Amino acid sequence: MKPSSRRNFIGDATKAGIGGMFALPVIGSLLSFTSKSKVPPPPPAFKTGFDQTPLAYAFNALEPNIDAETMQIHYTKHAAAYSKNLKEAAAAEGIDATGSVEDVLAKVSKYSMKVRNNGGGHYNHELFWKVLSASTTTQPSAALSAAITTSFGSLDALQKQFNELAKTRFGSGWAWLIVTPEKKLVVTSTPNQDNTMMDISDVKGFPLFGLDVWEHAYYLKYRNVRADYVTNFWKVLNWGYVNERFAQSA
Ligand code: MN3
Repeated sequence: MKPSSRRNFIGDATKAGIGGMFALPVIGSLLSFTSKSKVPPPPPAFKTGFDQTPLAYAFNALEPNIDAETMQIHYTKHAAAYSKNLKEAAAAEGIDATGSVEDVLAKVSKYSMKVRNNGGGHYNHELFWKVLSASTTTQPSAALSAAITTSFGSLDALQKQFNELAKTRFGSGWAWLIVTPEKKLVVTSTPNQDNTMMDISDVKGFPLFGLDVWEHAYYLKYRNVRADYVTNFWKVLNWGYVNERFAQSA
């Protein structure tokens, strides 16, 4: 196949939604050859749309660790604004709002700061609501526990590293546990509404969970004591959902 026809073939396959059975290996091998540092696409089950999804629990379900008033304002005002502003920016910049936010984040450097801030903000919160749970009975799966031991030595060590990053992130941002493209577990943090799915991120990977450390996420209850909010986050972390994300990404 001549180089020009090969390009055309890939272009057509991409436009067709990368649906062709035999197009996938071609595109996959090109990607792994040309862009080693890119975040691999997320498992289809975890694609994020542009609209807010309903909360799976009541605003007061996470009391006393996260209070009802914070949850209500956070979900209906802050997070709702990210979704609204993302859709507005998408319309202005020719982004298909029926696609996935992950696809936008993977090339966010091509778009405006409005897309970066609100695309990140929407994605991060959609994930955040799902990694929270009123149930405190869930635990890391055997597979995730093994990976945590390999990467950190123990769950305690992971929590210590994560808490330190969450507490010391200057200003507003997020702390993350991610699976890197090399399939390693790493804790990291990002400023503002950035995340590790973005092509501009220094550390890239698929987030298993993230913690919002913007003051709007904790100030009503915890005031200036971010450390207590970070510690209590572990009491409402939905390991069941984290296990699912890990199983499909590792
Ligand atoms: Mn927030």
